[in-house]
Amino acid sequence: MPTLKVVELYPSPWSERLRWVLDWKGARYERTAYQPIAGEEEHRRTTGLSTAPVLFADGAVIGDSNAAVDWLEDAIPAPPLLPSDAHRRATVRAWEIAAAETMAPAARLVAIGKWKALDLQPIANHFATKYGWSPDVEARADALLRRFVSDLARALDRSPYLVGDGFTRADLTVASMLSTVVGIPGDDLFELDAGMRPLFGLPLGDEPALGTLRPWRDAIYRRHRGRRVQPAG
Ligand SMILES: N[C@@H](CCC(=O)N[C@@H](CS)C(=O)NCC(=O)O)C(=O)O
Repeated sequence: MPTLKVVELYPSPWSERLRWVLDWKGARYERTAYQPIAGEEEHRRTTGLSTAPVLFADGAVIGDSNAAVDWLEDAIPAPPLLPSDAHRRATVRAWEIAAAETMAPAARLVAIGKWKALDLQPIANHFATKYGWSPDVEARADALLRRFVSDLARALDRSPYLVGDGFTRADLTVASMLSTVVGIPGDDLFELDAGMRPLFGLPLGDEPALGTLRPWRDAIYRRHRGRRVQPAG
């Protein structure tokens, strides 16, 4: 196995998704912190990417969380996180793309509006520029997000797993990305400075109709995270 290194933004759901896959596969890996704003230019020069996480194998850039989790599934097939059945596998990928490429970015746009209202600078303006925030963009993201999480909350009533009858990357990815809507898991599951916690989650996450989201996410963490999440030592 090559030497693996992750450049991470510790509390970010995309970094958490990649760490979870690495931990589930029993991989050993080094961790380095990505510094938003100050470290961005250097990060882009060395990785070709402007976001975290980035996975390196023997110094070579594997990619962002999407590329990295696929690379890990090929490099370390057992225990599997993707079903072998083609239809189920495509369904896992559809959930992943919906959560990582639409739900969480939409929730981030709504959060940026909240940070701007609170004047949490320089992070609010940095993220607003980088992710194309405007009041109209936020309103469209909010409407799409509400429709998606409402269906998700209802789907979770039926089964503890999103695809088939076992844990897959769909559960892992949706559970990671839900921190943008219902907040980071509690301190028993995910260590985080109390001051950082209000940056995650939206008032939407506390609406009664979405009441299944947090308990489902926490149960998936308890059953399948395998460890308490902690910053690099
Ligand atoms: N497609 C990427 C998305 C990752 C992403 O959006 N990362 C954000 C998390 S907020 C980031 O690094 N933001 C820091 C910044 O923009 O400076 C992936 O799957 O890894």
